[in-house]
Amino acid sequence: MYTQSFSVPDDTGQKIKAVAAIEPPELMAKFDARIDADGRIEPQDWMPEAYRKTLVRQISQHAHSEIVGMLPEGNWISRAPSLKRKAILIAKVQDEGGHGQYLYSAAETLGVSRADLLDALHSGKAKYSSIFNYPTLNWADVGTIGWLVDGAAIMNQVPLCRCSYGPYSRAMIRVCKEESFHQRQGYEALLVMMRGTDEQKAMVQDSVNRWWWKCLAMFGPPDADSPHSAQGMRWGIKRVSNDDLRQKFIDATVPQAKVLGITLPDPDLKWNEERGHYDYGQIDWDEFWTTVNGNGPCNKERLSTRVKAHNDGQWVRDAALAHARKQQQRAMKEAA
Ligand code: FAQ
Repeated sequence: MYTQSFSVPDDTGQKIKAVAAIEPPELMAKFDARIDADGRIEPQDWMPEAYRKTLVRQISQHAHSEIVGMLPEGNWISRAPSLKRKAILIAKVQDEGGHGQYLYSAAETLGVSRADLLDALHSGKAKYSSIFNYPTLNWADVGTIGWLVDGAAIMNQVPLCRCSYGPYSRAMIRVCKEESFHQRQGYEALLVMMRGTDEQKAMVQDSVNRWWWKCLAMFGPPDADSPHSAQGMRWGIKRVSNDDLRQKFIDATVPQAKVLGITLPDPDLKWNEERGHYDYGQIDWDEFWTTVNGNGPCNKERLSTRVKAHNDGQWVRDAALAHARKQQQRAMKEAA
């Protein structure tokens, strides 16, 4: 399976060398030279099989995250508090569906089929972001997802615009522009609530309390426990490490929380003059892995909703294929 079959342990350079050893040396040298020169690899270019598999794994997990990520917020479309908020939320959720489409298309350029990738998601074999396995309990969660979840996603995805694989890097440029709107609309929705009643303020604080730690875990395991990082960085797929991105996110978010007037739920969060960064407390990695491995609060619900949506959409795919076949036949008749 794409998500599990390939793992390059990377605690030492030896494993990286092991990947190179099984490929034709002259092609490998040309590929390495292009990576070293910060060039782009395009679908028609030769690439090591391990590079291709790593990209399929990461891009497909990313695509799955986008479309499963539609579900927690989608739950609130029918309950949005005003027409304006409903229109914004519909547009945002639709954007996430679009991101999934660009990313599946980028993965397809690596020689895999969308049907196989979706099968892996629907059978529970493929991973998607841990964050989408938590429930959205109140309207403030929609704002918090925009502010913190999209905020974390942007922090992670801006460096991916410089990813060494051309189709992925180009897809990320548009995705990041849209994520930026998502982050701002979430923050603005929370600002409005924080100018409202005590109940509304409490709702925002409760929501941030529930999402904060889960958003920090979104960046992935600590660098020391991240099996794919060294090789991903060597190949220019990942440009910034999990821990560095997490730190950048915390440093950027603390001042925003102050403007908002909420408290971030971490007693250890304080500015460290010497490091020039905020120190922060312990992330619960056991909870993270429980969720990633399929046993979080909403994993089963998310998958069954996703499978149902896919099955309910079968008639649309059938109709589109029938239409395409008809057009092709008409074109052939006209050409004859
Ligand atoms: N959740 O060695 P690493 C969004 C897995 S999009 C679940 O560090 P890597 C937009 C990892 O896959 C959010 N699994 O791996 C939106 C690997 O498992 P494997 C998604 C996780 O690839 C907003 C294992 O742990 N963004 O939010 C997570 O070098 C609002 C070891 O980890 C992307 O996918 C996690 N959080 O680094 C939508 C961005 N973290 O494959 C709707 C692209 C790690 O060995 C509403 N992806 N794992 O079985 C990446 O940047 C990287 O793949 C990382 C992980 C940083 C996620």
